[in-house]
Amino acid sequence: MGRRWLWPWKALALILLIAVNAHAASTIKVGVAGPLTGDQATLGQELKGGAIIAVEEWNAKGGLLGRKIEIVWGDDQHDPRQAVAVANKFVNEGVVGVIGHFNSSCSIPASTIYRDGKVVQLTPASTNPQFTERGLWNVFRVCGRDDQQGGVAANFIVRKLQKRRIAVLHDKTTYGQGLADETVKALEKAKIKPVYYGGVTQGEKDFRPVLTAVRLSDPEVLFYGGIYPEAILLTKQMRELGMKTVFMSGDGVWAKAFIDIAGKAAEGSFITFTPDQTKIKEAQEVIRRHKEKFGTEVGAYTVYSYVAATLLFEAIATTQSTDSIKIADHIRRTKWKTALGPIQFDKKGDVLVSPYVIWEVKDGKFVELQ
Ligand code: ABU
Repeated sequence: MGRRWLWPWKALALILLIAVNAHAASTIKVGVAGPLTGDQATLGQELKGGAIIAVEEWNAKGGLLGRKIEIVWGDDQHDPRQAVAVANKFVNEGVVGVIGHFNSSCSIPASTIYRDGKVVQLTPASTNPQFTERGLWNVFRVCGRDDQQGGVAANFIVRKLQKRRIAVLHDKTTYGQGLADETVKALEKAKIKPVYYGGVTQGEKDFRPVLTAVRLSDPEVLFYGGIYPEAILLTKQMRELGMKTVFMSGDGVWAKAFIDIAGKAAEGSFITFTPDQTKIKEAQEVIRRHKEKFGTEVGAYTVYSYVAATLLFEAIATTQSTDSIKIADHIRRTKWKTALGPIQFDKKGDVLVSPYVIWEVKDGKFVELQ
């Protein structure tokens, strides 16, 4: 008798539970993962922006298999342990595919969880070769690889800059150290051994001690394998110490913030990255929609994220299935027409063509060198 007042509440809770489950079952869930907060959040925002534009486009034409697409966000804060937690959460929530992660140190440990959970993973930005070198059936990489990128960097240093005294620093991450080591490998083919080789820790603020040691080795070029927040401090502190050494790095430093914050210290730096995406005819519509929706230009990997999401959606639509084996098989077999131009994958899940070029920071802008 005394508990009779509870019945309406129990009934309401039951109705809510049924409604929540009905909504979940009525959507197709897609995971989008990267450093959505923290010091690399602008990179996570690139993934986010590209994925949102793709999802809105597909939902406007009815979604997939008669259901709306729902993004489940995963903030890994570029921490491999967080990435594993995000991957487990995605698998438990029943995502059909994952766009991400951004960092190789996150994409690689997460990929085995996705494999076991039967989830297709498309990274727009993780360039460490090991992402696709382990024979996983469920992984795809829309961008290039650091064995290519390191070769292009070394070739530029040796042939174009004609420098032989090279110091190499990295941030001890899978990407940063991996890219530094690929560059060293390629330099060694040209019979050049670095005059200095060492690591720094992400999040550190004072690089003067390590830069002082680098300076003692009298390098002409400092190659850095890492991401832009540390590159900003490295270039600023190099110049404060009076070092005139040329600064060179990879795609992790191709970020507006590097130029905006490092300012004059960034001038004359060389960065390896893909050719200018704003000149790709097929990319124009995504670039325009990004500007319209977010009021900003696309970042280094925004269009890559859009393309990764689009390939996943196209594969689901064409196979009329959420079966990850069928989806992966379709992605691997298809010659794609994308916002980045034609794309085709090899057996490992790498794109067949992914050129790297050199960019220079000139007058506060990235300028692609011809
Ligand atoms: N490729 C740039 C940074 C992302 C990563 O591979 O870790």
